[in-house]
Amino acid sequence: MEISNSEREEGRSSLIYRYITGQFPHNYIPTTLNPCDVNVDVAGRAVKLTIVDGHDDGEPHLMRTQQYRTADVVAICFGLDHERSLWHIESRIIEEVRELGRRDLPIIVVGCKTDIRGEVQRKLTDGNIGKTIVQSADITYALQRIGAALYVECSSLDNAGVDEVFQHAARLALYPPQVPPNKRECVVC
Ligand SMILES: Nc1nc2c(ncn2[C@@H]2O[C@H](COP(=O)(O)OP(=O)(O)O)[C@@H](O)[C@H]2O)c(=O)[nH]1
Ligand SMILES: [Mg+2]
Repeated sequence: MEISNSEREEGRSSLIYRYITGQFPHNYIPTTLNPCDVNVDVAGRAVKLTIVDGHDDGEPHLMRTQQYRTADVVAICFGLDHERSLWHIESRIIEEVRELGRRDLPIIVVGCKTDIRGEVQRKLTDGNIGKTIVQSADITYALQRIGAALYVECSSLDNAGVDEVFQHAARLALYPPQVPPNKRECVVC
C-alpha cells in the first residue's frame, strides 16, 4: 500500500504514525516514515499490508514511480484546509500512475484534518474569513476526474476515521474494483 501526498504537509506521515503507534506526533515526525508491515482483518481474513510512506516532491520522481509500480493500492492524501492540494492530485500523482500504465490501480483519496472544520466554523462565526475549507462539491468533482475507487476523511489529531483508511485499503487490495476508472462510481465513506 502506497500513501502519497499531492503536496507536502497534508498529514500523510501523521496518519501512518497514528495508525501504527496510536499516538499523534505532536512534537516531531520525520518527513518520510520507514515502510512497515501490519495485519488488517478483512471479514475474518488477515491481510498483510506493507505501508509505504510515499516520497515527497523533493525526492526523485523515479522513487515514487517505483513505489507505484509495486503497490496494490494507493491512498492519496490532501489537506481539507488546502484546496490546491486537491487539484494537484490529478495533475501530478494521477499522471504518474497513468504514465506507468497502471490505470486500474485502486486509488483511495483521503481528506485529512477533518478536525479543522470546527476551527474554521468557529472563526467564520467570529467574522474571521481568513481560513477556508475545501468544499464538498469540489471534492466530488475531483473524485470523478481522478477515477478514485473510494473517498474517506480522517483526523489523525482526533483519531477519527484513521483505522478505516487502512481497513478500506486492505479490502481494496484484496478485492480490486472490476470497473475501469472512467466508469467507476467513487464510494464516499
Ligand atoms: N489539525 C491537524 N493537523 C494535522 C493532522 N495531521 C497532521 N497535521 C499537521 O500537519 C502538518 C504536516 O503533517 P505531516 O504528517 O508531516 O504531513 P506530510 O508532509 O503530508 O507527511 C504537521 O504540522 C502536523 O502536525 C490532523 O489530523 N489535524
Ligand atoms: Mg511526511
